[in-house]
Amino acid sequence: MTVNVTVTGAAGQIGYALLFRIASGQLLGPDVPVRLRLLEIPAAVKAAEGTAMELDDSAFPLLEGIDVTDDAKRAFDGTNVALLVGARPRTKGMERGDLLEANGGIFKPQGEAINAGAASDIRVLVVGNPANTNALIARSHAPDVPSDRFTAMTRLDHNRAMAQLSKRLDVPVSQIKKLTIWGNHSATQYPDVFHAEVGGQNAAQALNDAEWLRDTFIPTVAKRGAAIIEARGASSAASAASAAIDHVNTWVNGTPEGDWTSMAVVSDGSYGVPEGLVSSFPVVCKDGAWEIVQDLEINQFSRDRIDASVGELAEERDAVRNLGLI
Ligand code: NAX
Repeated sequence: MTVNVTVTGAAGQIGYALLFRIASGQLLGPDVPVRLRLLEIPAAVKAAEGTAMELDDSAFPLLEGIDVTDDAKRAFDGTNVALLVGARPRTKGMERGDLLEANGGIFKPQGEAINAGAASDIRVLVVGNPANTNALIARSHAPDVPSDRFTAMTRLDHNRAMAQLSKRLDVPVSQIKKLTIWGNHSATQYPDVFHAEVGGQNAAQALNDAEWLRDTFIPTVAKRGAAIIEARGASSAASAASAAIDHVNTWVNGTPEGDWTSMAVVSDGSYGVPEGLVSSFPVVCKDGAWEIVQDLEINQFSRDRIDASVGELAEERDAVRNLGLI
């Protein structure tokens, strides 16, 4: 059956990298036909139509149609997978409250439109920043959609951590399992290697270098976005698109046996993360659903960092609550 996939911010740089991979079958699998819905602001509809022309010109066998619109209701009507990429970036002089408010103006109506018209199996991935709190806003305006359908992306951080570990230990990424990103997709995120395995061995033991972990690994992963901007003159786009593909593909098709992934999901209170916050956890996916990995031992080093990132999420939640956005 054809799957409807909605992409917001379709004319942006992540959109440009993402759409061709969805249309080629990499999001859901090589046997699943897709229909794309591209949502943009009116000023960018023409550019999105240009991307749609290029998608046509790629003659993807799985692509059954493309609609371009600036109407959220139309974009989410009957949709099965929603990738919420378009967001309001922080501009010079903008306070955090202004940023949250501007994004509330985007994610509130999109949550409402998803609630009103999306398919009953809707799965939402929020990529646009501040991703976790934007997901919280969208979710709180979609009361009829089960809360486990709203997720935010920390897979790029997860993949970045895999790459750093792979380089340091000189092993292929395929040998690294059970890495975790905890908390917020921001500089406070915590990439945790204490449960990770490298070729079957515990990663922290294989590294045996607490200083490198603390002073190099964690800040390199957390500040990688800024390093990409510095080098490329533009923010991560293809790697972000790739992580979005990974996130949805894993959610739908499952995590491999003996491994897990990182997803920001609505907390049920696990690991002391207040219920309702959209926070990154280690999760396993099976039969199209995710579950937080339970009963991991959290050492003090990890506890302090998880608490700091979760504290930031709680502050963001309080700020959007005070603004009347949730
Ligand atoms: P661009 O500025 O290239 O594109 C954003 C697009 O969104 C624009 O075309 C804009 O017209 C559109 N847009 C704005 N408001 C909209 C609305 N209400 N409805 C539909 N479309 C709307 O940004 P890009 O580089 O593509 O990044 C998109 C978002 O991803 C940003 O918020 C960015 O911060 C975030 N990122 C999140 C990452 C994550 O790991 N969660 C990593 C990559 C990226 O930084």
